[in-house]
Amino acid sequence: MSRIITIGVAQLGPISRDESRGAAVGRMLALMERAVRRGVTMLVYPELALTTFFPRWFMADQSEIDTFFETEMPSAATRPLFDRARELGMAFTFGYAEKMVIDGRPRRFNASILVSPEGEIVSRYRKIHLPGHFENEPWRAFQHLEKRYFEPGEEPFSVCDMMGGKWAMAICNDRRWPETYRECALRGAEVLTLGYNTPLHYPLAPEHDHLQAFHNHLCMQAGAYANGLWVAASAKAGREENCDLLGQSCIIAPTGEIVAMASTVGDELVCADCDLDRTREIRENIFNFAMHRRPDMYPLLSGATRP
Ligand code: CDT
Repeated sequence: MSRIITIGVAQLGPISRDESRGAAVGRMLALMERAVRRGVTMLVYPELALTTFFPRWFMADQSEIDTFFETEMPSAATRPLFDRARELGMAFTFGYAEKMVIDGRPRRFNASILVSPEGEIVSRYRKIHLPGHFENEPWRAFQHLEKRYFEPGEEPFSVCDMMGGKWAMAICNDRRWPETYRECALRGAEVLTLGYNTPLHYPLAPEHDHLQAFHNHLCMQAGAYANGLWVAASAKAGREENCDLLGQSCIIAPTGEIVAMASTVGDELVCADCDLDRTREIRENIFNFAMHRRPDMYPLLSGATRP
């Protein structure tokens, strides 16, 4: 049986601070319509796809911060996405700011969900690697307050069976960490989906600003190849509230080759026919984990032993 799945990456251009959820979902729906015409059956949207990237601002008032969070999913605003995708038989994933009450305490996460072609949420992920800082740092051109506004996810990466394949999710900064891909691959993932919001300017090391696009692809191509995974990565791109965000959304084969890439920093769809059996080209050969990997020689990686 063919295991070729046409995956689409739905890059979003900037979302302004006052743009409604309805407007963002409308743009996502327009990309979904384009995707179905191109035979896509699985669509990947960015991190925090429903709002502007709000951690760029310091806000002292929790009720203001909470306006960027979702307390239910699907919600009235996002229901049209679920309904239309179910009609089309299309799976999709997107990121959003999640506020949950757990044991009577409000908890906030940078989250993503995977929705099956039947419209069911089949997997949830809460971002593990939260970048940025906790306190207002006015010297920066803009803030990156993910550490202040979100708690880190408490569940490891997980793998979900869907459409005859094995899917894992990660979010933005996770893609820079080799552990993300290896953990997912060891759990059997064949496709890793990613959404990102990456400013071109990095205040702590501005001498690396010109390397943002290079580092973006470097880590994802290396992660795909060294683990024999497909990677489908979707940016929120363009000049958002005076902050330039990287585009170059892409689909990367298990060989590490980029097979599709966005060429704008606006709403754009790219897609590729992804043969999930191509994971075997790598996993049964150069990175055959069972045959060649030496976990007993990497004791520090488990965290069990300290240097
Ligand atoms: N959203 C996100 O995780 N962005 C970070 C920006 C750099 S760290 C301040 C990233 O890794 O792309």
